Amino acid sequence: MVLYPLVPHMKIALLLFASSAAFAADASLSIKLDQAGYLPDAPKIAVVAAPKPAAEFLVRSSAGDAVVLRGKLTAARPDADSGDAVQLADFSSLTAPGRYYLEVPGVGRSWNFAIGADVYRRAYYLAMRSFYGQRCGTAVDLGPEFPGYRHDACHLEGAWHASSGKTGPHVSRAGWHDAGDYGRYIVNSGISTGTLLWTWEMFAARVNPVKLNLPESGNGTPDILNEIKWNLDWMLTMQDDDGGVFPKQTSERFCGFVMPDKDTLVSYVVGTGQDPYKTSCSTADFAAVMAIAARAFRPFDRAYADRCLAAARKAWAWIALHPDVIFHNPPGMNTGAYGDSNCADERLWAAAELARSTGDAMYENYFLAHYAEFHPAATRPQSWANVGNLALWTYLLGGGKNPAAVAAIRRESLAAADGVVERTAANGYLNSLTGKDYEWGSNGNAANYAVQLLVANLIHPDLRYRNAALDNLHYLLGRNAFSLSFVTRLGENPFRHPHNRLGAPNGNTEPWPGLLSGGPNPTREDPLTRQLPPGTPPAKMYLDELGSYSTNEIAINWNAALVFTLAATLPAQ
Ligand code: 9MR
Ligand code: 9MR
Ligand code: ZN
Repeated sequence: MVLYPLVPHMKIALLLFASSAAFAADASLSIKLDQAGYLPDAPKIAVVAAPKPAAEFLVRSSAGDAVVLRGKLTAARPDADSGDAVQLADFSSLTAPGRYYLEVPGVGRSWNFAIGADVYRRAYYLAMRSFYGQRCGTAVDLGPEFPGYRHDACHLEGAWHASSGKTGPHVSRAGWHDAGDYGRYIVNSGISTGTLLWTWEMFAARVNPVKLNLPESGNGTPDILNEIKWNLDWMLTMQDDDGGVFPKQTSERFCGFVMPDKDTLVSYVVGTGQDPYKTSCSTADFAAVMAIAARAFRPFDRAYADRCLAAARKAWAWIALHPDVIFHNPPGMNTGAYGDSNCADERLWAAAELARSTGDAMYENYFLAHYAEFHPAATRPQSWANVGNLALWTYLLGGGKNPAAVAAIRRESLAAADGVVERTAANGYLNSLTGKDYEWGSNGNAANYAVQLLVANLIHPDLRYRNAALDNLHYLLGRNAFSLSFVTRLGENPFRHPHNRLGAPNGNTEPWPGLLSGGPNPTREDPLTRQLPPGTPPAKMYLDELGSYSTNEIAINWNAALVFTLAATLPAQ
């Protein structure tokens, strides 16, 4: 009896040929799996979405094609977000480290993937090192590993914009380019730098062994902190003498698709156009980040830690006087606004991080007077505009002293995480996204759900949390409607055309590495997605095109959540 229908002979010849090569050139996009791979002790599931349901799957060794496992696909079920009929291939019982691919008789073969304890090490390295690639104010060179991925020093001069209330030149130093544009924005730097500092605080033993090959490597400070400091140094330049923090440093309009050193538009420090010129959200985010930095840098650079803490305290004092100053782009300026009309969550985050770093009653009292406004906790993924989750979690993780607050935050955070676990298991592609989460930066939402689940796992260790976090990672690394790795240069089928000025004009055919795409977004906010057929399901509202900035830009906040997630998977040493 033939249990497993054979593929036609031609196809077998192709398979043999392809598997002896390093790359599965003929992989079927109908089989979707994590192209980096799976941890030996974690669930391993691929999604099959073929025009006609299939019955079985085989896992084969990439070297030699030996069948190492056979299994049955689950019955097809409809997935509303993608419009696909999905079947699952569960090969969790395969734990032997190695390189494999799936074969689904009647459908085809998959990309090659790995099983191993360190399958995400490369991903972590690329994703974290991409921040070095985003550096402003210096020459950047990715070195022999990526020859030609370089540029000369950029944006070395800055100026006060009229909206800042000041005139003349202003030092332009350091920082990360925000995204596919070369702006630097405090609000988005806030969640990005905060998430990376948390990565260090929570997973130091995991990230420490990974050398990032930075100019500072070997200076005695861990590489991840070396990289983070580059942005902290810029953030510090954005604080005014009165403690308030200007919201952004950008040109008046987006420059063309030129490398950063060829961007000649003036890099302005921008304000609100009227007294007090600085904004509450940027000042509060700044206070939170500097408070964490003070903790992280203390063992390595005491003076710097003191400086960060003093800056954070001063920022806090400013917000108390100016709690509701909102940013709008001044007339004639059309770079990003990161316009957030409610800074209560940013202020709570500042209070919580300052309380954690100093133990001062003043900060804790503010936190205790206001945390219940964020009830129930953690019902939305954290984002540049919503940092309330971070406030609540840092109170808990930092040993907050008020028993009622601790109990409530713990209970609500775990209940929220339980809900996320449940809907992840029910989702066609096993991600945590609700319909609402398909928006600009939906991949950032998936990564931030992973962060939420990993934080829940620290609050109350439970494999369900870790596994659901990994599910979101699998979605980002290829187990999605496009069978595409949403991280540049990672996996056998990564996206290739990010909306990114960096790289577009410098003659390299492949994009800069380690960058997470914003991902599917049904809002049709760019001209290319407006041409997608009406009724395209939200999870398919994505174009791997340079022009699709509303679905295919890269940005530091999305990458930071990816880095946190990858760091959690690394072996501790
Ligand atoms: O490149 C810009 C990107 O960084 C922004 O996220 C996006 C939305 O603000 O805008 C992009 O710039 C486009 C501009 O808004 C409209 N003209 C074309 C620009 C480049 O594609
Ligand atoms: O991530 C931001 C997203 O939530 C907004 O909907 C979008 C439009 O305002 O802007 C995104 O942020 C962009 C910023 O404004 C400028 N730099 C590029 C950012 C990523 O696209
Ligand atoms: Zn620059």
